[in-house]
Amino acid sequence: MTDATTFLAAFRDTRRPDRPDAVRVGDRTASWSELRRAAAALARDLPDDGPVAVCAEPTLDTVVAVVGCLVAGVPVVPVPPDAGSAEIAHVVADSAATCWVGPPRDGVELPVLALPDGEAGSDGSLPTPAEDDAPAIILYTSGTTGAPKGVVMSHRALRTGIEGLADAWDWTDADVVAHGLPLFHTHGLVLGILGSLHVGSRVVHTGRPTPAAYAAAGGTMYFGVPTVWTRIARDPDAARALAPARLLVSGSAALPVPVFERLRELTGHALVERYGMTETMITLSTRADGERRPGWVGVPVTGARTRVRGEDGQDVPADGETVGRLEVSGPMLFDGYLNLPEVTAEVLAPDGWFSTGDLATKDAHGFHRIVGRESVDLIKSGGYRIGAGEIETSLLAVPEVLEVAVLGLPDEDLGQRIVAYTVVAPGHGTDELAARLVDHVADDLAWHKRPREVRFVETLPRNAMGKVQKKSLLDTAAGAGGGAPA
Ligand code: MCA
Ligand code: AMP
Repeated sequence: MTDATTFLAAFRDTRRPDRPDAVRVGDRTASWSELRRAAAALARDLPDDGPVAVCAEPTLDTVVAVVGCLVAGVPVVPVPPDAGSAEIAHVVADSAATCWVGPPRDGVELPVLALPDGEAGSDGSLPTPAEDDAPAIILYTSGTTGAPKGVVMSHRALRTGIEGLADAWDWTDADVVAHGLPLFHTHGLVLGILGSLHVGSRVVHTGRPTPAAYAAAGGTMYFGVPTVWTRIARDPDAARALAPARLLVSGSAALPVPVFERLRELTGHALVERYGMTETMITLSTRADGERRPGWVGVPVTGARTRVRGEDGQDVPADGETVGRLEVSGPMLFDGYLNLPEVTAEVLAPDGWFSTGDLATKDAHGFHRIVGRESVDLIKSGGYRIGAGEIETSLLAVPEVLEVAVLGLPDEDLGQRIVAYTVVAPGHGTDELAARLVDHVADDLAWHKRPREVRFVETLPRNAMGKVQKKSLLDTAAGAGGGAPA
């Protein structure tokens, strides 16, 4: 475990010998000193105190931009490169970003800041680190309703979250982290890239996270969402190529037990499973030196605490069976949702306990199992968190759509796939309209938020209050084989 007290400690430490291949993204590589010079040059050029919106394509430029903002102490807002028009407008306005780094985008009126040419005029001297409690990054994530919320994470939250994982996973500067996850979420950006710069490990971003790319990456520690591991488990040659690694880590959604077992056969590794949220970093994990139990996400990482609460507000028995609401606390938690104090207060208590919205059970050894979510309106598809409400709002803007209910149905590849139950006027439910609705959401919100399926129905089941009964739709889908992969 690193004892550093400044985020990105290893990267900042100029006494360490340089590493020529510290960060690799696709086919570009940077040493620590090159990255320091580029980040320092950007930090010098930032026009004000930000926040700075960064179009977070999976490139080395994104790494430079994010690290440049962090070392300047200017909050950074990673924007999904495929964000659609409504989503991008919301993120830019809500975050009050003052400039944009990355390829110009239609509808973004902000001044575009080009990355400095090469490392021009920069000797790599980094500014004085920001205060530990200063905001470092604002990550946009979906809720059950409304537009995505900005999760404000301090330098302290990122640092302590990474240090908890370094301890749990024996993660050191001898490691090579490999992954191919997006650079606008906690998993790929904060853990994979920034975590490596804090701990001192090398990091290889593979581009798209295909089994072949993982097989070729030469990592000691691999990060993946369950969809990535499911695809690797179906490709025995790629899976076997991961045998020399030290640790294979799964998170962001539930890893199916058969995938865990199949990968154990093929790679010789029992995967480390860990649980977290954008708001909390990773709070639970199995440990490098501890038990791995398929279907279970382990014990609190250093600094994190958990409790599982019943309907009566008391802890449920730690018997490994009784299910309750999972609450977490620790220094790795967020400061709140940007501009949303009331919403923050609903989930983050003044004493620091955060209500995750997940249902869990804990056993006598402190091992946790995530059983599901309280709300059917938060969907996890391919490890992405997607709110049913934002998709419904987007679809209702299409004139032919009279009513819509969006659900996550079980899917062997994606965990859940987004299905839109849609009511249209008689005769309008055509394949052409279904395709148009899918494209509409992809263009309006994001590619990964598009429905994978549109089902035209005559009516939606509603209760006496007129509220759509999504559980009843889910039950009907399950009865009709809705759990089968698309
Ligand atoms: C992909 N395609 C596109 C686009 N993106 N086409 C047009 N526009 C786009 N924007 C195409 C690809 O080229 C490909 O086509 C096809 O769609 C499928 O692409 P693929 O990459 O396989 O996408 P997928 O199947 O939809 O996604 C699977 C995935 C993805 C790669 C696993 O879901 C993913 O990256 N998930 C990671 C989410 C994540 O990082 N979550 C962490 C949240 P063709 O096949 O023709 O080439 S943080 C979190 O949850 C907490 C903190 C935690 O605990 O970690
Ligand atoms: P996100 O905001 O994208 O970070 O999503 C966080 C949510 O992902 C959590 O509230 C859980 O529902 C889910 N999640 C993350 N890790 C796991 C895991 N290992 N097992 C089950 N669900 C998980």
